[in-house]
Amino acid sequence: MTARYDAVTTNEVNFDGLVGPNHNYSGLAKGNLASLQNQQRMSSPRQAALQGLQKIRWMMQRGVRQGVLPPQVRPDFRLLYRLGYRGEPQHVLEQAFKQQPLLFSNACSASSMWVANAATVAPSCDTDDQKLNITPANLISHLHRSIEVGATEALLRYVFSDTRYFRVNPPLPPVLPLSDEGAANHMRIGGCGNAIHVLVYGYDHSVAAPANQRYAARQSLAASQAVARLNRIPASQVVLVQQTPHAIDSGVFHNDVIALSHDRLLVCHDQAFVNQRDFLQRLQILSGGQIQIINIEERQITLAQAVSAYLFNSQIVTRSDGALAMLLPTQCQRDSAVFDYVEKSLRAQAGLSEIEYLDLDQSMKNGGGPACLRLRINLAETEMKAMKGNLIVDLKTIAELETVVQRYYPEQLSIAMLSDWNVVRSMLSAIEKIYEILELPESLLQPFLP
Ligand code: SUG
Repeated sequence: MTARYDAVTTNEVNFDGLVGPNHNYSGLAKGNLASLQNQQRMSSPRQAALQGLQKIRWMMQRGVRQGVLPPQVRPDFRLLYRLGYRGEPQHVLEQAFKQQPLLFSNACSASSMWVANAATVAPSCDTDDQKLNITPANLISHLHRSIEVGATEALLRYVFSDTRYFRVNPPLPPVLPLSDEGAANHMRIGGCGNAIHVLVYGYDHSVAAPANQRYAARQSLAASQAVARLNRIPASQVVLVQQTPHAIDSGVFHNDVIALSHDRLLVCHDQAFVNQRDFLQRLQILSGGQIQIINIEERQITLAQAVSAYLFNSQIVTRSDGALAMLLPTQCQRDSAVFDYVEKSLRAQAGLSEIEYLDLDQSMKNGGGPACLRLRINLAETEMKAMKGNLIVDLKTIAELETVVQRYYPEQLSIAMLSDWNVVRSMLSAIEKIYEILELPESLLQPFLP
């Protein structure tokens, strides 16, 4: 297939989710080992947000364009009202915390920071309508995540409202057969116009789930198929592949915990996919042998090591000088097998000029590594100009965001503190300031305020 556009016409922009002031550990995510292990620890929202901003700075220093997506309003009063709580904010918070602590912690989650789950994106140079297509994810596998989609869709519709360039599709209906977790289960491999879109699903709802499976798969086949159609990716460029139930049972709740891609490179663990050999062969045939595949074997890195160090949740990016850089969580440095593999083998095989290990511990304790915190959107210059708001950031904007974090974000937080309206009110002030800095209108916040 010939490319419709030259590969240089779009840039990969990494949009990172800014951690919210309500960041906490509630153990809500089934099949996510870190989330379960850290339930009810004290969190540090301030540290979490500063760690995320540090990652953005690191990328920008390498000439990688960075965007920021704001945190959502939490506790989610809309959810609490739907659960029948009424009255003044202080009363609603107190009652919900006392009577329904689990539902209350669902309403308090800062999970919108992991924007790799916010939506699935197909750039205009790949799509049939030659528009950037975005489909927000319904995230229905978990209550605390399903409440993200309203604000996510409203934000995307505002920012990408110029219909000459963008199409924001509606999220899929919120039912289990159409469970969608966004870009974390999507890999775009290759360049503009002939990129292959790999959509990874966990279960086929029309077939019974394996009886002995420990953790439920999150992404359905029907959802992946629908997202490919909605995003107008030519059928010839779409490959669907299933995660192995064994990987899911070992803590691989999204594909980006076991595989990563950048440009023409695919790095995966050899237990990632059902019929992996056939799948990799298909990719090579489809790409005319253009894809570089690094298939890491169990004897090199075990599945358990991959999950605990989050090796595959790293980011490989192209610097402005054309060299490849890789950003990994410090957990990969601490595991000697993973560290040795990265430094001795992966560096050479992938042609990495730079490798950095970054402390993202606050997010990592909830199962969110570097790649979870970002949504990749390939944009042409004209498309960047057509976006509304000030989401593509410079260092001055990052410094302003850091000031808000230092001033308003709590150093320590427990769920109980979120039942105090004074604490929550100060958090809402922080979110208002962040919206101002990102030049987003108040009307996007209004529906979510008490
Ligand atoms: O959905 N954790 C998130 C982590 C998402 C990571 N994203 C990617 N892999 N792309 C989840 O499992 C934990 C919340 C808590 O327990 O408080 C949580 O939702």
